[in-house]
This record gives sequence, structure tokens and C-alpha cells, in this order.
Amino acid sequence: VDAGAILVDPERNRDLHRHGFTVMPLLDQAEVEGALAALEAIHTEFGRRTGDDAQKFRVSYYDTDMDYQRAVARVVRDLMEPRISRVANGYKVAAGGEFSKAPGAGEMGVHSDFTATADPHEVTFTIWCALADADETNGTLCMLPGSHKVSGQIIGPGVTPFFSKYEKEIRARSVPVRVKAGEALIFRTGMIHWSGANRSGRPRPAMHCLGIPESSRHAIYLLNCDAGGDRFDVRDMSATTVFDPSQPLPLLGSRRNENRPVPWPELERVISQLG
Ligand SMILES: O=C(O)CCC(=O)C(=O)O
Repeated sequence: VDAGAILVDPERNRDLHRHGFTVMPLLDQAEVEGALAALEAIHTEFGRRTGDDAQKFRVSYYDTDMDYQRAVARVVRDLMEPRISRVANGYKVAAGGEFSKAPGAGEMGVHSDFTATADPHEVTFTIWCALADADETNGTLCMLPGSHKVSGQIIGPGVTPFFSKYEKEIRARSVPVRVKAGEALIFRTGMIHWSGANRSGRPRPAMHCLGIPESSRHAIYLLNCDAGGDRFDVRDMSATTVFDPSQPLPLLGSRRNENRPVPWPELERVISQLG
């Protein structure tokens, strides 16, 4: 898949195409502080106490309170929407959430993010913006370079990904990405990645959103169980910032589930062919 001139910066665009990820400055110190304060105000308003075990790894997308999810998404999108044109040509923001690890928070397992538009061949990406310096000690993200080059796989809720059988090999070949406060780690939606535990005494707050082509709708692929999981219902997320399974979403179409397992030697060949 050719990434074309997607990112504004040519060198970073090359990295996104070759390795599947890149890092760039996005927020200044005052903006980082403003984002932290806005998120903290939401935590207070919704009674989320940072010291609680359940809040050690705070992932707003997993919260059952949709108003809370929407409030977090608003903060993230208000910051990201005016800035995405600095990042990418012809892209807009979708979704919006917080991934924050207090000291002692655990890891996030090996995964890749959900396919984000109705055309799965379209290039979409995650913007993961650190709100404090993130490194190996406090649970930064680890990427498997080149893993975005596997095509034809759809990821959505409840989908077992093609790489689920060899996490150990993936972890061994992944690279931790150090990201400074205010920098964004930008990675292709198909990238295989994970994050380590926060073994430091420092929090690791971060914001998350997606970049999708301006002309596309934000979509989610839901396995159609009536079809025995052989098909996906492609649902329209563009009118909402959060995924609420209890709310019906407009149907954009149906797509055959052609996911196939890719054995580790095959994936290893793909990631070894870094241009
Ligand atoms: O923030 C983390 O530790 C994990 C984030 C992640 O996996 C993602 O942004 O897709």
C-alpha cells in the first residue's frame, strides 16, 4: 500500500510508509498543561479517583459511562481538530479518548486498532499524543515495524486478529518508542503494537484519536453473528464520538470476512522487507 503524501512532513511520511509509525511535535508545554487540567476536571466531575486500582490504567473508551466518554472525546477533539492539518494532508479527526497509566498500571496486550473506514484499503492512522515523557520505564508504546504492510485484514470488536498465536515473537521484535510530552506518535491503523507496565514513579498520561480521510466516514466493523461471523456489518460512527453498543448505528454496508491467519514466518518475511 502506497502511503502517498499523507503526512505534511516528507521525512515523517516516508517513515509512516516504511515502518508504519513516526513521531512529531504537536502540543507546546502550555497546551499539554491545559489538556491535563481539562482531563482532570472531567475526572473530578465524574468522580474518577486517580488512586483507585481500576483507574490506574485509565482507558476512557472502556468506561461504561457514555457521558464521561463523550466529555473526554470533546477535550481531545477540541485540541486535535485545529491541529490535524499540520499533521496530514486532507485528513480529519475521528474518535477521541484518554489512555493514562498511573505508576503501577499494567500493560496493554498485543493488538492492532480497529479498521476505521468503509474502504479498508484507505490509509488511516492513530494519533497518540503523550502528555508527559513516555519511555520503557513508564509504559510507552512498542511497535512491530512494518506490520502495517499486511493487508486484507479487518479488525473490529471481538475479532481474533491474524497474529494472536505468536505474541512472544512479536514482543521480541517490537521497538519501544520514546515520546516526549506534547509529541505525537502517529501510526498506521494496521500496526501491531502494545504497551508495557508503568514501573516508574511517574504517570504516563496520553490522548488518542484517529486520522481518517476528510471525505470518508468513520466506520466500525461488527461481526454479523447471524451470518456465523462470515460477514461484517459496516456501521457509521461519523455522527458519534464514542462507541455505545446499546445504540444502533446506521449501516454503511456489508463485507465478507476474509480474514485469514498469517503464520509468524510469513509475518516475519513481511516485516523483514523494510524498504
Ligand atoms: O496507551 C497505551 O498504553 C495503549 C494505547 C494503544 O494501544 C493505542 O493507542 O492503540
